[in-house]
Amino acid sequence: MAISDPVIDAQTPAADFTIRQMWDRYTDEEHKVWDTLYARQIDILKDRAVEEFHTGLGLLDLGSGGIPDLDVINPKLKDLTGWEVVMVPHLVPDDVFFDHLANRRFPSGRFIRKPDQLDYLEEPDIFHDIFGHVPMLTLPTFADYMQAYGQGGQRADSLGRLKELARLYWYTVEFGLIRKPEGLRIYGAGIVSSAGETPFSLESDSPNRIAFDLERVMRTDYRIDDFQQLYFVIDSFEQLLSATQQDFGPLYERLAADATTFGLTDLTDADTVIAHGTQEYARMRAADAAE
Ligand code: HBI
Ligand code: FE
Repeated sequence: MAISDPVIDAQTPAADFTIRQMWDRYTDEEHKVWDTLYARQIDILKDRAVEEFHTGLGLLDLGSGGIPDLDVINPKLKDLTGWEVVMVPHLVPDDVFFDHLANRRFPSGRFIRKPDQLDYLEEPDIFHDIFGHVPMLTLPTFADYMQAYGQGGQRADSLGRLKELARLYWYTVEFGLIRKPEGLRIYGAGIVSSAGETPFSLESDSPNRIAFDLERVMRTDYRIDDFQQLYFVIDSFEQLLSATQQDFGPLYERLAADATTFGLTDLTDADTVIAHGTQEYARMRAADAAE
């Protein structure tokens, strides 16, 4: 874990890994990084992020200037959907993560990236977590989905199905797209908090885009170090919520009986293909890496 934040280091996390935000200990430079990232993203997310994301940003007033103070945004969020944001020092163990989500607590990192790291960082910072994830928690259906996900994660943990649950999180909560009458829109936090992947996910002809299917997602690998080569597209947040409200038992039995998994660029004739990508971006990145 590469984070050096004196306020984090000075604290001993509680049993659930929570620490205090100590908002008044953020420096002007750290607040300025938030403002720089916010201004850049809000501009490129116009007509790209789903309307409910923009609504959530406004409801929590995340653009009022500087890093949001949990003491200010949590009462608003709690009123809206019963969720609150808790501060954690870094990625927490899966069982702790799922327990927080199952209790409507979203764990956010306290640190913010440095001015020279605006484009990529290996661990979620407070901009990724609060700007990326929290606005969607103001939407009741999505708020219910995230809690159902946490509960599903706790069960998956006991059944040895964490990998499949992490894939569901990855292809929806982090990198999900949704089909709207006006076109495809972004709701995944990993995309909305990324300047490069925001236009790429909607406009590049490189990645595949296929309709969301729970079992297909659970059988599909993902990569964590570059733009996605495949996006899953939902038709509504209700579709996502109902997918997690079914009994996962039969699905887990099918996964146990047939361990077929799909790679990043695979397409099957069972897929509803919305865009069959060229994979040009992946080839270009592989060529760069080979140099
Ligand atoms: N911990 N703080 C934090 N944030 C995450 O997004 C997170 C985590 N622990 C586990 C985890 N994500 C992944 O395993 C999820 O995909 C399940
Ligand atoms: Fe995230």
